[in-house]
Amino acid sequence: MTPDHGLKVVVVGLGYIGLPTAAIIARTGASVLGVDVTQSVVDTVNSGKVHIEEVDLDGLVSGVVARGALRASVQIEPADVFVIAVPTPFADDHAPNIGYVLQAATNIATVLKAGDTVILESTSPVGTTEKVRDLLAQLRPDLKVPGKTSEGADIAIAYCPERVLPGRILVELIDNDRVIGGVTPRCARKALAFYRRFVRGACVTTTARSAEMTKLTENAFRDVNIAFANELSRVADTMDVDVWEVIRLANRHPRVNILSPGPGVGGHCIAVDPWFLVHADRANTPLIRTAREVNDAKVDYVIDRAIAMVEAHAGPVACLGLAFKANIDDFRESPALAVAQALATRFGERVRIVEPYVDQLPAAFDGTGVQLIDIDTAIETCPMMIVLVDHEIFKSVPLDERVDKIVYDTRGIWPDQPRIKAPPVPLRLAS
Ligand code: SAJ
Repeated sequence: MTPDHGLKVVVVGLGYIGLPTAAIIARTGASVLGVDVTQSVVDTVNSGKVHIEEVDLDGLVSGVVARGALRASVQIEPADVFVIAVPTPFADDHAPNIGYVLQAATNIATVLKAGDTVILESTSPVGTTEKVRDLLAQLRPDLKVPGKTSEGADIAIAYCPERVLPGRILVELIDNDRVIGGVTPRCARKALAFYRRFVRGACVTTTARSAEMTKLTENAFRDVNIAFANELSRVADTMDVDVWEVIRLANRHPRVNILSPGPGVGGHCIAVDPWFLVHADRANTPLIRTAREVNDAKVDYVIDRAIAMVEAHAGPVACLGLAFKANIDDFRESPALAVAQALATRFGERVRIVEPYVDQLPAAFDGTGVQLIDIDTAIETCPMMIVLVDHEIFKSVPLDERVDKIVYDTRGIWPDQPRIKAPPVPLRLAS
């Protein structure tokens, strides 16, 4: 939390991680430039506004922009520290695409000088930071890069993954421990000094490769554990047992802590990152790969069950939630969205959607006849309900307002709701 008014920082990528990170660094007194390829994002930030929804981010950004501590541009400028926070998507065959990272490094190379630090935060396959180092060495032969010189290097290069949870980003950016992997130990120490400016959690140093694998491991761990819960939910349906009760009871064991089943795993991290490990070593990752497939197959299972329910009854059905998880407006890779779309395609105007985080439905619903309604209207008009997201507002609906409804609760938010018997649905894995 040390203020340093002389420090210049460039954050490349003003998305869900880059913008909050840039704003928090700016609050420490550093002079921060956020660089993004999208002009409208740059304009929005420069006007003190935000293009993403995240708790307290709007106030923070408007404050640091008003003070001149944070600016945005499509053009990179010289700085002391460069933080890369760009997307690393994957292709159809799950091969990671580090093109945006290498493009960011190419831009940084144009302004890099001796004494600078380059830190990669994007979730990346193991070895990416070394590729960034090799690219910088190739583009800037005048600079001595770490690990390629027996003398002291001119620049430091490190990998420090973000680990924040959407909805708690500003808190977790400061409070979470950070794993800082240097291309050399000296690089790690240099990056450590930077993170100590704004991180209250412990900052632990290691190699870049270990830090890269640590990030992938964290999200694969969560994916595998959610897959276990999702698998249990299917078994419990077959046995006609309440999976939520079973999990609650099992979790009373001191060494058991089962996560929650749901309609599948969404978001841009947990549904993506495990593939980076699988792609790197397919022969040795049957568990991680199967977990991914189990979680993907859960979406199809929920669709099949929902279709069977809607076909068996008359009247409209309310889909509660479209977001990929509770209390956020983020629809990326959302299983809830996939289920609602499948129902919209099949049942058209019988489908109603309740999503308190939007004013209008996504374009995917154009022409389907599906309406966006509020929860009160859903309770008044829909005899069927499918709970797809555990938003707080849904949780607070008392039993007497829904006791007569036919409910498929994929999130277990209404434990007192009479359960409907599940039709048998076969498991279909991708491989
Ligand atoms: N989910 C379940 N059951 C659960 C927990 C989650 O079905 O018990 C579902 C959610 O509904 C959602 C998906 O999994 O669809 C992912 O949600 P999440 O809250 O588990 O994770 P993310 O994607 O919001 O954030 C994760 C976090 N990683 C871990 O918890 C290991 C976060 O700390 C990372 O920074 C983030 O990925 C990232 O950027 O990699």
